Amino acid sequence: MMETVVTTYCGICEKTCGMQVTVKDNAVQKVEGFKEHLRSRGDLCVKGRAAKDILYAPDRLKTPLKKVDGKWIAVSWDEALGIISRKLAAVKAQYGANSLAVYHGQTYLKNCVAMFSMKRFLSRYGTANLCSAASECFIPQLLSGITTFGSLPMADVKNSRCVIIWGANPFASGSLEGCNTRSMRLLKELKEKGVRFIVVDPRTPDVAQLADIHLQPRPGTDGALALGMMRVLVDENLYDRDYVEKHTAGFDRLKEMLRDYDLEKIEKITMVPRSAIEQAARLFAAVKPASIMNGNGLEHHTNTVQTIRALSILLSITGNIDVLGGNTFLSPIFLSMEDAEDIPAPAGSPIGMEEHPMFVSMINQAQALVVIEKMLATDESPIKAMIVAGGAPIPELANTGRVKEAFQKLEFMAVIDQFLTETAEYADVVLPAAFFLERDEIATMPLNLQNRAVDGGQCWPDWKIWWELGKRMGYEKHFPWSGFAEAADLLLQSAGYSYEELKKHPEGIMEKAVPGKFLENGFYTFSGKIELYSQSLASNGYDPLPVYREPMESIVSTPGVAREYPLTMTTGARQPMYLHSQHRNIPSLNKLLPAPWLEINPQTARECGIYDGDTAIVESPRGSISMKARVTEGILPEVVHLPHGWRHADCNLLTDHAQRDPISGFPGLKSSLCRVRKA
Ligand SMILES: Nc1nc2c(c(=O)[nH]1)N[C@H]1C(S)=C(S)[C@@H](COP(=O)(O)OP(=O)(O)OC[C@H]3O[C@@H](n4cnc5c(=O)[nH]c(N)nc54)[C@H](O)[C@@H]3O)O[C@H]1N2
Ligand SMILES: Nc1nc2c(c(=O)[nH]1)N[C@H]1C(S)=C(S)[C@@H](COP(=O)(O)OP(=O)(O)OC[C@H]3O[C@@H](n4cnc5c(=O)[nH]c(N)nc54)[C@H](O)[C@@H]3O)O[C@H]1N2
Ligand code: SF4
Ligand SMILES: [Mo]
Repeated sequence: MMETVVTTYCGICEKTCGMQVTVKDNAVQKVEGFKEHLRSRGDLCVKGRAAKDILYAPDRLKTPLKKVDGKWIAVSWDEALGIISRKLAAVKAQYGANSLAVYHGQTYLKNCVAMFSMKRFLSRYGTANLCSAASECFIPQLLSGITTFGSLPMADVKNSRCVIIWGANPFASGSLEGCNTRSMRLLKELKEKGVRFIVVDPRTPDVAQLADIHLQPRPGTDGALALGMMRVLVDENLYDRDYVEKHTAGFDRLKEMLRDYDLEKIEKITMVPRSAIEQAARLFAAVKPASIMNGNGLEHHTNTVQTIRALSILLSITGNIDVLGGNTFLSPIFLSMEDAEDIPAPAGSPIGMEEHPMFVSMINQAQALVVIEKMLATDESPIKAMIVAGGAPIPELANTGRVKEAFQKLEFMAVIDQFLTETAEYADVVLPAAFFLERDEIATMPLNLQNRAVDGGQCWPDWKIWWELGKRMGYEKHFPWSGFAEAADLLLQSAGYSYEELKKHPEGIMEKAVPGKFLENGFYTFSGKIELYSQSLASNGYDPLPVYREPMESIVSTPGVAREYPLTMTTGARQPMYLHSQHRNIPSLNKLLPAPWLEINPQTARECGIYDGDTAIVESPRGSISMKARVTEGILPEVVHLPHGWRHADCNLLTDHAQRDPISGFPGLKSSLCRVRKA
């Protein structure tokens, strides 16, 4: 047969980079970046370029499996769906629909037709307890945005003259128009054009090579650092008085609060020298427009929402919100996931509504860490059955030792994945999902069609799995579609598009955002202004101003724990060749980083008797793991870093699920305590 070229987008991570796939005889020959793609313009990261290796990995799941006496046995789809549907029906009859919980991973979110189908299945079943990696990813940004601006601003880096990269490393994680390769190139071009960079990171990530100023705060104290910078701006009259008067509410109260944060105190909290804070604040005020690109380094703390709010306020009082080159508001294309009219809303609220109501109501999902906590709290777990779809709660959720205990209490678990993961080992049934090259899908940033390149055989697209399971449960009426195009049309209709029209735009469709609309028409807040003093936080019983609170476990807040565990532990800095827990099994990627390492400062290493390359044991009040040490000046002496996603050195055995940010429920994955010794 002739070779054909299929244009699609890479579905490995959420960046959805455009891809062209050469196919012959139903086999992928090669993959390349698609140059016309609106966002990625032909770039692919090392994982995307390895897509063929992942597709043909010998350990891909190829059939459904059921567990019999602890061993996996291949079964037909018919049998597997039969087991699951009978079990789910029984659980619902005995304990009620809310006793089924579903966890999905971060990338799953971009699979719009799968998400739509899964949500429809869950509504029809009647459970409110959908949870996901969103319990540890991104939502603090959204909560901060909504409570301050009524919307979510993002750094308009390409038009900035000064950029703070704050707790992010786009050289590894990507995000500026796609993958890390593209982000790196764009940022280096900006540097050459004279754009000024400030990097805020307790480590020295690759992106720090751009930095005019590199501030290294103690993990989890970024909120205090931002307050220190604001204090300089106010004391030295460097803020944008005109903008503040016109567009913000609560400046006087903010100013009043800042009196409590003199730079001596800030230096003590953050460990950043006063002179460096002043220098950074003056640069940020002087060079406009300026933006802040922030990331996970701010999200994984028990004070995350207020920290990100402090950064938002720093942008606001310098007049950098909703202006070209500042932080601006996108106009994303939304696909309505509205349910069929004849499906009633589930009874009761998702788990976590009492503990973290703003998180739960904002995304209408349960907080996964509260789900785990409730499952363990009493003999009678509220959750009896679980489906994990495209996610890895082990090893991604905090305190994986406890997550494993919780999973052992389940009466039934099904996992939908491409590989037999650590999570899947707790399952009774495992279903093989199609890889992105084997399915059609839709993503929205840009609005784009994923086109099947090859036939997946027994590996089904996630949406098909939910449809077929739905039909098995007797929900045929709510899964009436003859094929992908019909369901896609239903979903696209809400945004005014169709499957056929999307076919004509392999480069994707994006609506151009024009900054300035909110400044002109007002913000979606109570006051219509940028709320430095947030009325929605106040009405929910939280600090309306971004008061600094220590991480719940730290050398300051828990001195007793710190006596035994004196080091601050940050985890999970991204590596380009891996997506979270994935790809360790792909030789072409694994050879780029075959083993994890602990990053430790030479001074600390000396005190622990550790030399570069030694095996170190890292312990926290939750557990203990070991890995080789890399001794580096790049990290603060009081801090160590552990990578995440490694099965035999799982850093989440050390993190805590019970200490959480009050607003978002996020755990301190990047600011808890540990100690290190030589093995
Ligand atoms: N290759 C690859 N790319 C990915 C992912 C992946 O797993 N692999 N994951 C994707 C996902 S889901 C996400 S959420 C994004 C994350 O994307 P980013 O937020 O850019 O994540 P990182 O590259 O880990 O950069 C986080 C930085 O924060 C620093 N940091 C740690 N603790 C602190 C702190 O307390 N304060 C400050 N200021 N900095 C701190 C770390 O040292 C690190 O350099 O990456 C996405 N892209
Ligand atoms: N300590 C620590 N923990 C962390 C983090 C950290 O920085 N430090 N980061 C957190 C963050 S930001 C995130 S986003 C989470 C990530 O958490 P998850 O998104 O749950 O993590 P992954 O390890 O990527 O697991 C995804 C699983 O889905 C499977 N999969 C991939 N594509 C598909 C598909 O199309 N269909 C199906 N059915 N399966 C698929 C993969 O094989 C893999 O097993 O981890 C969090 N955990
Ligand atoms: S960043 Fe890499 S893995 Fe993610 S979509 Fe782009 S090419 Fe694929
Ligand atoms: Mo994430």
